[in-house]
Amino acid sequence: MAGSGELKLLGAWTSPFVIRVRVVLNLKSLPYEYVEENLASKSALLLGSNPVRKSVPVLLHGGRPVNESQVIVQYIDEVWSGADRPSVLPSDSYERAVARFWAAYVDDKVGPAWLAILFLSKTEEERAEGVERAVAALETLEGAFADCTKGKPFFGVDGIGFVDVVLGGYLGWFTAIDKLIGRRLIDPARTPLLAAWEQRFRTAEAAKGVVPNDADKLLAFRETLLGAPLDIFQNRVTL
Ligand SMILES: N[C@@H](CCC(=O)N[C@@H](CS)C(=O)NCC(=O)O)C(=O)O
Ligand SMILES: *[C@@H]1O[C@H](CO)[C@@H](O)[C@H](O)[C@H]1NC(C)=O
Repeated sequence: MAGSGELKLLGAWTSPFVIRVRVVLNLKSLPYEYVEENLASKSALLLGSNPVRKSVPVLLHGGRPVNESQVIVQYIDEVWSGADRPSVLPSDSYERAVARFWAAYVDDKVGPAWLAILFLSKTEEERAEGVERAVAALETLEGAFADCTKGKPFFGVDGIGFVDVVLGGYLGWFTAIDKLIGRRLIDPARTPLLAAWEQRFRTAEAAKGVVPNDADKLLAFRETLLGAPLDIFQNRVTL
């Protein structure tokens, strides 16, 4: 059992990648010290822990850094795997491969579209194109949800799982996007299963206080980033 001194998470409250790790730490009921990073002025601890990527999240376990959000989530799931802890990945190898496939799909398709809509598009046209790419990816995920879950509330086996936390990390920003574009990205008409899933995920105990729900606060944060040097985005483009 991890004492709170044993786990330290370097993060940023807005980061989809950090949020997914925090949801998993909550699911596993693991106490941890959370350190909020200013990405415009990274701490010596972050630069020393992840000199290659210099990105958050970084999980320090007994002082040793684990990097890359999907890797961190799988690490936590492996280390704290007792019967008293809910599993994030399925126990069956094939099912695990399927979950990893869809999680990779989310970061390959939804991630870059999210970045384009909020930060990289220079014209309304480019933003609309980003929205279309995001919606198309979400429609594919809607199909996967129907096939994989067969009526269950989450992608995971017994509740919130790997694909749920990977996609769920973006939900705060989706609310901000909704406000920006004047309609819902997870459109109940085009992706009804995901729209219902979104509600369940947001209100889940493990997501509370971790998935941001204040669109205005996120949009204000976005304004500060838009004025920042572009190198803040460099890591994020190579998800
Ligand atoms: N693939 C990485 C992406 C992490 C990432 O892009 N983090 C951003 C915050 S959202 C970051 O630390 N950016 C700072 C930088 O790239 O300099 C992961 O999944 O952990
Ligand atoms: C974390 O990243 C650093 C380089 O940034 C590397 O030295 C370290 O081995 C990584 N840890 C893991 C578990 O991958």
